[in-house]
Amino acid sequence: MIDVDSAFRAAGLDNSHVRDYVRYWAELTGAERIEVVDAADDDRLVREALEAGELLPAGEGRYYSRSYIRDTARSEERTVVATSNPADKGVYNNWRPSSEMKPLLEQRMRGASAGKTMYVVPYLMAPPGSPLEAFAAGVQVTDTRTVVLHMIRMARVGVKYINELEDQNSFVRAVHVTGDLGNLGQGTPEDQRWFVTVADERTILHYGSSYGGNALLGKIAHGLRQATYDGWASGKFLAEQFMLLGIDDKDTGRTYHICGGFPSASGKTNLAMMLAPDALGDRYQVHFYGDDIAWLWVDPEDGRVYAINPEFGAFGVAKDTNEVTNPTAVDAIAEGTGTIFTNVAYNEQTQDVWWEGRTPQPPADVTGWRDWTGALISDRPDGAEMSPWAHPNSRFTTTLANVPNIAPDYENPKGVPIDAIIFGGRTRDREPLIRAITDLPEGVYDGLTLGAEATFAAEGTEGVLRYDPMSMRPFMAYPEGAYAAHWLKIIGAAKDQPIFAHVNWFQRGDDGRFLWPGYRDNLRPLLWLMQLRNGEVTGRQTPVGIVPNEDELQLEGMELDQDDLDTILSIDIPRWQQEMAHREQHLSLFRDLPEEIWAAHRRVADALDSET
Ligand code: GTP
Ligand code: SPV
Ligand code: MN
Repeated sequence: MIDVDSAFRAAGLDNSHVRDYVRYWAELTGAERIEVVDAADDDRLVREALEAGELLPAGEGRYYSRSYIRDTARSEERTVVATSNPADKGVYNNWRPSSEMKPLLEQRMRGASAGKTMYVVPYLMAPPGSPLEAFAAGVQVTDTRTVVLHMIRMARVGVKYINELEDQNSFVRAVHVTGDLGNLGQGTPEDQRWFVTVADERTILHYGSSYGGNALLGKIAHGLRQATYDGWASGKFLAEQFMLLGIDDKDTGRTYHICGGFPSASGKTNLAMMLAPDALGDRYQVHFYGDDIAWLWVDPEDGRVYAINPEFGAFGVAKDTNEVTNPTAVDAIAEGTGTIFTNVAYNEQTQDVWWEGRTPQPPADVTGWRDWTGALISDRPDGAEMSPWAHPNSRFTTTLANVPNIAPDYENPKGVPIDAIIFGGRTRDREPLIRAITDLPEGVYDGLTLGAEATFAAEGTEGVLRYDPMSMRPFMAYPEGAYAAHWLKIIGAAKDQPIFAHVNWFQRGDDGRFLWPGYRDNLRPLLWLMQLRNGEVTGRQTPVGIVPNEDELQLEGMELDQDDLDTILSIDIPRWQQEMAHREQHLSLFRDLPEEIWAAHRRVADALDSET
């Protein structure tokens, strides 16, 4: 029997609820020893991982890892939210009774960590002192060292976060067991994996992966699924798959804060890390607060919506990250940052890394280069169809402090007041560059009807057009109707309402090319939105919101085809009317959708009809 008490004593962890929880899972999984982790252990754990070959060096102070080849993204099918109340079943949360799922997971996990170390990772998903701190503490147990290294970059990790808990029993129990990855039947009818959030017990049970959000349980399992449920159950807050950024206007001295949801791999990281376009750089500076999760609440004192980023790092898509698209990210993952790359291409001789879009062409000299599966590029047959060197969902993991445009106040526990909430996704037609919405139910309605092309961040869905309400489809924890009502209630409590907007950087021409250059230029529509909120521009009212007049956009330093610009600022009424029928079907799936949302839908539909 392993000695939990002395491991806890040695680490100075003296919470008896945590001890009981760890003892239970250590015995069930059959782990050989336990080790309590603190962020200060990072150097040693990195050394051990290098010695064990779990990490490879990628230059000075950077690391490379490969995942198992069938373990490269989230599996939406195998992800479940379980509770004891059947009324918690929604359309997207894959609800199952916890009485069914818990025994299933225990059965899978029993003995599955035999011979391994169980790492105990106490963490906090909030800046310390935040008003939502009570929802932020967790203890992950995991049997994989590289998962610990990712957790240290992505969450605040240390025993102090648990010792100092006001309610010693109020922490999320997050159990991660990797399993025998080569024998789990991933993607087959015999799939053994389960990723379960037992939301009403604040317990997370993930079995069968060591990749990304499947394994780093602070991130989407706690920070999104559990937190969105907690926010609803407590009536206190929203937890959303949102980026969070600030814009300083040096001319006026004003600062704006914008948060918003785009589905996975649709541009949140790139937007929040954005460097202002050169022509606007003297006047505006963008600050990074977060790129994947925001928790939102209203401060009754000043009646404003506030947001924090509960995370401590970024798990960013590597593809197309380069000096032109995202110079900030390039700095954030430079040598010396402690960055861990997963599933990019790796050169074992030079310790270099590469991914599609890192440079326009792959390295000409392929000596030493291996693709993400570990196969030598030089072994590829001449003239064969080239599969990518890096997996499309390959990623980098770096802490927030490495991001050069990190906001000076990013650790402020109070969070930042929100001026705008935006939604967007990959949509090849119909959706203009930006349309602003000034009415709360219509803004919530717009989020609920976010439709976009699915991406490689989830297994097997790439390119499929689907609705992804507020970019929360894979992370939804309770029924959609209640979710809409909770949004109306939380944001409705704000005296000073944020403006809403829908954005689209991905409209394409008939030839398939993007009509808008995107990336750094995305600041321009956001500046227009802030000017609209300030009453400095009026835009043009359309049935689906306010669209910029062309001369209101600050386009200096850009060369944009006039036809392309006209297209992305126009509303195709017949195409929108078609869309409204799909929306009606989509919304009808949701039980108890508030009447305000239906009223917003009818208002938009009527406005479209009166244009023809
Ligand atoms: P998750 O971490 O999966 O939640 O994704 P994310 O929303 O943070 O996506 P991210 O910013 O990492 O972008 C995903 C992909 O979209 C990357 O390959 C980017 O290069 C690409 N991308 C981001 N912004 C733009 C843009 O404005 N235009 C175009 N064309 N591509 C973009
Ligand atoms: C996403 O898929 O939206 C991510 C990556 O942010 S993961 O943490 O793997 O979910
Ligand atoms: Mn995400």
